[in-house]
Amino acid sequence: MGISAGPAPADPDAAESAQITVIGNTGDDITLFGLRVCPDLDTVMYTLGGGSDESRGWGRADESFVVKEELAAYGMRPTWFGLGDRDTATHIVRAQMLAAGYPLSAVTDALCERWQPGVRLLPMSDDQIETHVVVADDGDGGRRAMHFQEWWIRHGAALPAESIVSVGADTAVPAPGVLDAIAAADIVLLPPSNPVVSVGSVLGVPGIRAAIAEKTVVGVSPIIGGAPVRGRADACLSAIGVETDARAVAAHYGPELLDGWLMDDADSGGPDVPGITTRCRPLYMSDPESTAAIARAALDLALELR
Ligand code: FO1
Ligand code: CA
Repeated sequence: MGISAGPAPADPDAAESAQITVIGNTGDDITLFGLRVCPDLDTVMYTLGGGSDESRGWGRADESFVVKEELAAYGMRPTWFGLGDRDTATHIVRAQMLAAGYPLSAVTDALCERWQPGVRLLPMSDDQIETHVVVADDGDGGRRAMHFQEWWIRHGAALPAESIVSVGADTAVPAPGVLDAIAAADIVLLPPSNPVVSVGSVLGVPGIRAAIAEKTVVGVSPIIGGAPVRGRADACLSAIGVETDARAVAAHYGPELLDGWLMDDADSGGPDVPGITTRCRPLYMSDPESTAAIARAALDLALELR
């Protein structure tokens, strides 16, 4: 999803009062039917705001798909994107505010007024950045690029990716507040999100990676025992030539960025990752309690390395 930065209290029991800023990936964002959909920002907002469908992992709880069916009945394409009715209200508010000239960061703020996620949620940039995936085109040696969501959802990330491009990133700037939040943070945590299309997209916004590298940074491995816990991170990692392995992902982030790295017990006993302090513990997020314990372990390691 993104990167969280927060002033951490010296006394870990004061963690309740710590302020957390989440810097969300917007590379997955897509415009459909005139609506701007921001999956990662919405997933953070709905999940922390108590409105997400936990089993699906995206969109709203108690969702229906009548608008999607009606659009399909008109012959509207694409039909592969699950645009839920409740979720669509969010996209309508966002589209209306963007059309009125508000930047995405202000729109996100306004949406969070309703959901009260308990963290400050910032898009990585107000500039449009879209992840596109380049694949081989039907055997004639050609190639074509498609939006990340088409590759991910329609093709199930099963078409081998030749490359993954963050379109617009080179000229983008971080959203207002992003660099200040990082500079003010006591520690930065990299969540166990996709290292290429989620965390990688955030780090690809000019200025963000360098700002984070100044801090004490601890990451949590999204790879356990050589396989992604959720999603097809393996398909993204192979596109950039990184092995689907907890240590390989740490080495990919590199010691200039990462101070500490949490891996699952399944990955204990391997070699050191040069320049990065590794620690093993259970990393399956099976419920809110186990998830909180992982966050606490990452925080503890960061406080130790600070
Ligand atoms: N993921 C799917 O696998 N199928 C969908 O139809 C789908 C719709 C969707 C709608 C709104 C939203 O916020 C997320 C949605 N996702 C869907 C999840 C999304 O494609 C990805 O999991 C993320 O972009 C990856 O981080
Ligand atoms: Ca550092």
